[in-house]
Amino acid sequence: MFSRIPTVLRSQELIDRSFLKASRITEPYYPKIETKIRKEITDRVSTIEGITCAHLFKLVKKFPTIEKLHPFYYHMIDLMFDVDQYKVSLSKAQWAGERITDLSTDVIRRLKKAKTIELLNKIMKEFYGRYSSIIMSIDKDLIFLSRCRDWIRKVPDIDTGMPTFIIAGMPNVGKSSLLAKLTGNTPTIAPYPFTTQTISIGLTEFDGKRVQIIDTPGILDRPMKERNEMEMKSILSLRHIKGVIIFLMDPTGHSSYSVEQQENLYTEISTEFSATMIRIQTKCDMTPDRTERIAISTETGEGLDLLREEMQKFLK
Ligand SMILES: Nc1nc2c(ncn2[C@@H]2O[C@H](COP(=O)(O)OP(=O)(O)OP(=O)(O)O)[C@@H](O)[C@H]2O)c(=O)[nH]1
Ligand SMILES: [Mg+2]
Repeated sequence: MFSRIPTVLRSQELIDRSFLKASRITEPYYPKIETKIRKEITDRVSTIEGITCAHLFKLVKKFPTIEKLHPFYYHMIDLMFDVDQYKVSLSKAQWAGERITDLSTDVIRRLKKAKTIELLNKIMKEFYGRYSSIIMSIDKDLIFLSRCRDWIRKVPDIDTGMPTFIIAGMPNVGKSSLLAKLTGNTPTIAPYPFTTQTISIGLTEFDGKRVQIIDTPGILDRPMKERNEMEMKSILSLRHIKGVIIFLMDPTGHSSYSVEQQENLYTEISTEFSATMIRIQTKCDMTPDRTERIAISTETGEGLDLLREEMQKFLK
């Protein structure tokens, strides 16, 4: 969704690109040299205008309108950069495009009336100067937008419109194994902003309905107090994904986390997220004890059908 934002040229790059294109324009023979020159200059002006405005208006069109974003993305982007500055910079791009359009209309009108080669050249020079100063005046904005683009592209591509399950639980309890079992395909890996972690997004179908399942290694797997503020806020963005959390408990000791530690994390996540949570026991092939109503093993496949049934209830 965010991968279609075009590269943002810096002012000087935009100027160079359009001047280069303009400099290649030559007109064939005209009986009167003034006509030939007028035609050439006019074409150059409209070429410069065309290239510049196409770029600037495309930026305005393709950069997301912040207010229209899903709260998950809004929240995430709000953490990344100054949203007000973003709006200002986009409107400056729009403004510059409009100014260039007006300027070239005016210049082309004057070229039509100009009688001498001298005057034609003077108008052209004037245009180049005024054009450049408009474009240079938005250089800071273009630099800023270019940075925004890099940030925005890092936001994980979660489909906010699709029913979602988020797998949580302490390290090593079996999250990735479960994701693989439920989706059967290779998940998409996306970096998670402000953490050193990535999240895995897997897709599958329940009764012909597409659902996405998100594995959150390193994200929903340890107490919030161990996080810095940015990390915490970033993690809490996940609250805006209206998903059901599948919380994995490994009572075998195999994960090296005690049941008490896991209970604490469970309590914390259920408080912070106020989402529906499905608690399940994992690695049930390793112990005869059943500590949860749903106990699964990704080794033997036990309990997976029951889990799927439980998940399907939430789709109805
Ligand atoms: N016996 C048995 N082992 C399992 C089961 N599920 C996972 N494991 C093993 O437990 C270990 C951890 O499993 P993962 O799926 O990587 O756990 P994780 O929660 O994704 O771990 P992190 O990504 O490090 O947080 C691996 O060695 C798995 O093979 C299970 O149902 N039975
Ligand atoms: Mg994992």
